Amino acid sequence: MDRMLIVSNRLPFTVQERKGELQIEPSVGGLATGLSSWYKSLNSVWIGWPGIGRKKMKREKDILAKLLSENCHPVSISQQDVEAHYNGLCNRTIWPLFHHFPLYTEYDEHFWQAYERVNIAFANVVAGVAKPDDMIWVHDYHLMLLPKLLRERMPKATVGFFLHIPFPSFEIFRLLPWRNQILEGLVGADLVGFHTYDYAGHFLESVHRLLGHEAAMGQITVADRIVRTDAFPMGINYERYSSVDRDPRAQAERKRFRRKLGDCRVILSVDRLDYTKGIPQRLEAFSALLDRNPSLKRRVILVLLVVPSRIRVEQYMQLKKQVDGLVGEINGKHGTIGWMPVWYLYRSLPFHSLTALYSLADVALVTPLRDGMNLVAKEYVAARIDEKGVLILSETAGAAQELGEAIIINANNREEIVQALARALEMPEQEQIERNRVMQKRLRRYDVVRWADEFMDKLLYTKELQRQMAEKVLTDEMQRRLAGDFQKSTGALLLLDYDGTLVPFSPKPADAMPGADLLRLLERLTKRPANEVVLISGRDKETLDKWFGDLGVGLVAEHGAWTRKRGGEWETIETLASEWKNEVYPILESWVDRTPGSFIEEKEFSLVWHYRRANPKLGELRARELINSLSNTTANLNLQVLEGSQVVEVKNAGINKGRAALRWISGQDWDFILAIGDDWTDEDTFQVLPPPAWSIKIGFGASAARFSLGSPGEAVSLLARMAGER
Ligand code: ADQ
Repeated sequence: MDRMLIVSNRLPFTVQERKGELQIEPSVGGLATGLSSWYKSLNSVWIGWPGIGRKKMKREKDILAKLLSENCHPVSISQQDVEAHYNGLCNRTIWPLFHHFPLYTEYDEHFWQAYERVNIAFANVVAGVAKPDDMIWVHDYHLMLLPKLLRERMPKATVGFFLHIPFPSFEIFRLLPWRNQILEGLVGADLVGFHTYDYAGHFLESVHRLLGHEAAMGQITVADRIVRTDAFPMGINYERYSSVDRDPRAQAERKRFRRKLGDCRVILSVDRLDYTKGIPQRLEAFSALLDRNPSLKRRVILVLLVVPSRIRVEQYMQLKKQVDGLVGEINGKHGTIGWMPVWYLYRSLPFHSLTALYSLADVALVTPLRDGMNLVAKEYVAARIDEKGVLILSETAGAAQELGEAIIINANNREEIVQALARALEMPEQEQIERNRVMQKRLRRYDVVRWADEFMDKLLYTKELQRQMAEKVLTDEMQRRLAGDFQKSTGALLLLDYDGTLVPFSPKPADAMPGADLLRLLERLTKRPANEVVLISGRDKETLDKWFGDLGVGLVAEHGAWTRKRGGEWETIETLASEWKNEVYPILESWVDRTPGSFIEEKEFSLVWHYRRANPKLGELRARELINSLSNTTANLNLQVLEGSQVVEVKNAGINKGRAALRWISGQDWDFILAIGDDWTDEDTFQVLPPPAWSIKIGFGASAARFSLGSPGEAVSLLARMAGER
């Protein structure tokens, strides 16, 4: 890999003015801390705003030299643009809207113009620093126009984008006056990543509906370029948070806190002060808990740790007042001499103090109204090295999709939070341990480094897909040649997969029945007696009989287990057995990690990855990736990989579409053969074709097929052309 350019609004170092002098200090929290070790281990450069206005930076050449020595390139922005970009469009428009707070959203043309100017300023710096082979990774909602601006300046650049906040549903996103510009900005990237599959789905829907691009299954076709989207749930630096017991400062801090808290049970709340985090709702629920359970008096303390944030924005000022008021009310109403029910800290704490609090809290109450991911939930679980403690987590935090063993609540349902708190305070230790153990295992494996690595792997994979796609597309010229060869032939064999090839995938397999036009087209193709059309499918023979039984076509059912020649009866072939599981099992395990809810079933001669309990769309996407990935691993193992109904099954070879296709291929001297298919099961067909045959993959993944087409619609129009209908 060449260099990595990380681009984010803020640099990992902030320039600060102290007593009239400029100094640089590491930025605290967020991306910078999470990625610092990963970024240093690579040949990386970071590009971002240094936290200080253009004029001051100009005065200090030394500061610039210091930043450059840390591989940081500052983007200089005027103070007015910082104000209108960051405090304007970012925090008064995008942030509230993307978190589903349309009433807090301000639409101001001046903010938008500043947003454009700042994105252009970033593009200029990146274009000046970037070399052709660099990988560019742009972060977050401050820079959503940047991918397109970079694509215009460097058409071949490798650009990834990751959004750290939610992408809202279409109905919310469409409210934005500059919605198309934002989408166009984003699809300038090669890969657009989100924390959850839901956000990726919202984005795809908006792209499809507003820009009109074909967008499905994690892929967008923008003119002649494909853009991938996917979910990469951000992890934490697990090692760092789970080393509390080895950190003497954290240990000392823990003792100090414990002395102050006495033997009270501790409920912990940690956030930036933001209206998306649901802090007032949390306080109200805690107050209701005390109302209802007088026995908890003097026995429980809510430690409310709040970091000041965006203090110049009106809603944040109001929220501050509201939280101050609620804390005062609760302490006034329930407190006694010597016991303050809410311990309110309005500041940022150093790392060792934060981990000390995590490690002693009996309950972490993490109840955002909406949150892209929420790292606090993950940090708490990681810091509980004794495996005890209970996490209460709101379902509208991205983290809830990975931390299903927490007590999951609806943050707007006060009653549910009160009950969750009561349940958490009473939860038997054994149950706490069982829940945390599973979450810890997951967080340890999928940490921040793995997150970044997976993003990069996917970015490279997307580039590779684009390269293959460009090479293999069946051009109009080639389609004309193909149709001509077919029409001249004296014996033509067409081997056609059905689902995903002649019809698009539909959520319910039964809905994909062929329409009248398709049936008529197939009939036309079979009209000449010298032509043979064979439909090669994974479906059962009953369905194929029902749909195509009267057509005069050959049929292959269940990926080759059954074949039926034109006018003949169904016939079957037998299977073989072999040993190979040790190699395949770990691969399936890593898919289980990345797809919450999925699991592995082990049968005597096969391994099955089930995703029926996972988010259905995510499951489908992962299944396709798994099949692609297994096709490499299993090449030498005499195995086959089959996609069933919400399962991917790996079994020994013996039955496959290729073997079935050979019954037709070798049965006669054909002077024209065409095979079309879309997934890995069709690769077997492609592999048994004699060299002059035409083979076409639908979609742009790796394939043994010689050519590719973008969609079933294109395959059908090619067939129509062959039949002389176009
Ligand atoms: P944030 O909205 O800032 O991040 P979060 O993911 O919880 O939210 O990260 C906050 C970070 O600040 C955590 O690492 C936490 O430890 C730290 N922190 C909070 N309070 C602190 C305190 N008082 N003292 C010291 N440190 C404190 C945005 C999105 C999230 C997404 C992240 C990462 O809004 O949804 O998870 O980016 O993508």
